[in-house]
Amino acid sequence: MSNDTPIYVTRPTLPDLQEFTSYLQEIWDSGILTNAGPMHQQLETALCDYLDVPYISLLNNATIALISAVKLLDLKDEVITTPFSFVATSHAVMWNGLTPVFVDIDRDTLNIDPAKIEAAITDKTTAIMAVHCYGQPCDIEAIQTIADKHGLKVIYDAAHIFGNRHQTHNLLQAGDLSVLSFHATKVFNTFEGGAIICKDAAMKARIDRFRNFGFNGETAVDEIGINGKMSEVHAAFGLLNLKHVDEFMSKRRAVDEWYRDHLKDIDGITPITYQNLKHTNHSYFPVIIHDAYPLSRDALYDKMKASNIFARRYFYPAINDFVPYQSFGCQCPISDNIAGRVICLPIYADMTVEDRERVMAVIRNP
Ligand code: T4K
Repeated sequence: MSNDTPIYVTRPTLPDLQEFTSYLQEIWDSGILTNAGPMHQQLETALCDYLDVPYISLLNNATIALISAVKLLDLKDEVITTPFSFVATSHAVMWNGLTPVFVDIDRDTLNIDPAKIEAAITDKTTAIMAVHCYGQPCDIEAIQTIADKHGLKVIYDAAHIFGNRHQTHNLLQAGDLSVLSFHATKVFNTFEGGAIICKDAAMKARIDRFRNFGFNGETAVDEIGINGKMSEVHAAFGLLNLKHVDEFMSKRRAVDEWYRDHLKDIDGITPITYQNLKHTNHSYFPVIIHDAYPLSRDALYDKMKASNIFARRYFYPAINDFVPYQSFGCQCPISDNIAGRVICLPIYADMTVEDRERVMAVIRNP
């Protein structure tokens, strides 16, 4: 591939198009295009098995799923959350008319620091919305202990965690609700898509009604629901992708290992390391740029861009720096620091050694 060919932070790995046509044929034959049709039902069952969770409800994207999760738990007033995430995390709080209260992250995990949560709890706090950032597990036990002590709900934004397996826990069964993203840029994608994972049949039934405008049967509406349904084409693509996702993740692992091996002699650049996982999805390859590296993070980002390499500064700016959030205040020095130093290098299943070398060539010659 020539140096003119752009290298993006990620690329969806697509199964063979021919394989998809038989799924489409089924949809054409049935005439059921959406509203929890057969593909949708099959994907929910298949994902419960794959993820080892009791209940999952598919939605049209993770942002709608997060907004719905906050609403479904009847949260009020203040929700404690991390500033170091994609903006959708806090948007879900704001869409419900609630106030996000930002708590700083832990320097090693880059997730909300449980040791700092209690100081942010007030008599208005109703929940903790934590994020398994880049797929790094949150300290779910510490968070649950705090939540239980103060009577708070816990929502996990688990957008990055598909396929990650914790050594001792099922991360997706932690807290009250967990939300997955199946966006095109995610390790498992349905083009657009998301899901809410819950623990009991009554909540699953409520989520399913909620995502369908709140309809309970044909003639009753129980609450102000939303149109959050996943279409049959999206669900069908999920069924097909699920067959291949293990292979895609293992190919990503090879890229991840290659980068780690080639970065180990570069001063001032450290990849994040995953903790307490027995399986990692390798959806991102974030590195921290320290002062020992000759370029700042932004200078490296620009240099890569000039070479047609589109690494991304996830998550910069931190959420509290976006205009709608500036008035909330945030004493979060670690998040500020990491947001100024992190860059996600391109990683995807079919990334050639030649393309990896192009990335390393820029890093080696600052
Ligand atoms: N919570 C967290 C923690 C999240 O990270 C996200 C989403 C959400 C919640 C909300 O999930 P969803 O509502 O989206 O289900 C991307 C994604 O749009 C977003 O889903 C993701 N996180 C975020 C981290 O990244 P952008 O604005 O960086 O995407 P974009 O379009 O610049 O794509 C990045 C690169 O990927 C492109 O340069 C090329 C490549 N790409 C992208 C698309 C869309 C492709 O090769 N094919 C594609 O179809 O936000």
